[in-house]
Amino acid sequence: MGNRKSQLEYDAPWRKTTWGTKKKDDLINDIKGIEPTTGDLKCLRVLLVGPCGSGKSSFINSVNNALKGRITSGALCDRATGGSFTVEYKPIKIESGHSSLSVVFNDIMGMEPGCKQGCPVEDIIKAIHGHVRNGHVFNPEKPLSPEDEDYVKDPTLSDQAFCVVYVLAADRIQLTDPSVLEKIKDIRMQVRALALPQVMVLTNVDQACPLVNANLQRIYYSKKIKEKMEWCSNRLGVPMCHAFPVKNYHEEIETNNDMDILILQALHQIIHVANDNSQARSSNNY
Ligand SMILES: Nc1nc2c(ncn2[C@@H]2O[C@H](COP(=O)(O)OP(=O)(O)OP(=O)(O)O)[C@@H](O)[C@H]2O)c(=O)[nH]1
Ligand SMILES: [Mg+2]
Repeated sequence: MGNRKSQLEYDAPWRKTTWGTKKKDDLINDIKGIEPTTGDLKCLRVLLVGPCGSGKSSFINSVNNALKGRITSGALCDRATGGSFTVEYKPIKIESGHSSLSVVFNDIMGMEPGCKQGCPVEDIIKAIHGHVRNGHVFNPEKPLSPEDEDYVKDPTLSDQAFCVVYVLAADRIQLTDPSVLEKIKDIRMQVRALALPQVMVLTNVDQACPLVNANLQRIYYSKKIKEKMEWCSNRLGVPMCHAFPVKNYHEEIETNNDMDILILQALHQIIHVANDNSQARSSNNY
């Protein structure tokens, strides 16, 4: 038993955090206190990308659940058997309680191996630059072209994305087809010039580690979770300090403090880096 325990967990946490209601309230207050760094910005847009079924839509709902203290369903989720369940470019307002800084997460079609499968990489790049109209239905065989009605020719600052969040499922990521990881790397290379912040959210931690499944507070003791996060960080080049493990809401009927704290830690970082980038981008006139 002792031996099995040491196989699964470290003696000390590899990332320090506190738990409990106060921690959660502090995170929510911090998030509410973030001031917009640029006056012309109506909305701080964040784009979620990742393989099909990795938990993108669930993460958006989880963020709103954590902030509202109840189960919401703004983004539709599904245990889809093949292909992406989300096909539309859908903005979902994050209920952060801000009056001056409106945060919007854009849900997007999932990525799939091979060409002409899943969300086209060029459409993700266009979305980052603000060229994709909200409500656009992605077509894997036909990326958006400047002649299309859904192509926004002169995007405003509020149409652009200021942070890309790579959502990856911890229990499956090492089995992901290498071509999907290549597509993500391709996005990273293409947006280098924007100095776009990139955050990694590792979902399904409950399915990836029995220790974490039994007690979420053991997450930063888990060798498996650390190993998976390092694997993703090395493959994609996103530093560990921008990587956050979460358990998304999927079967719960009430919110849970431990789940909320992990979700809010990720959100806190996402809003901060997106806000910093909006200032840099508006002053550089990208
Ligand atoms: N156990 C567990 N299940 C999860 C978690 N996150 C998502 N799920 C489940 O995984 C399935 C897929 O989640 P979605 O949020 O629809 O994934 P998606 O990335 O939006 O998928 P596409 O739109 O198809 O690309 C759903 O059945 C979710 O309930 C998690 O952290 N833990
Ligand atoms: Mg989805």
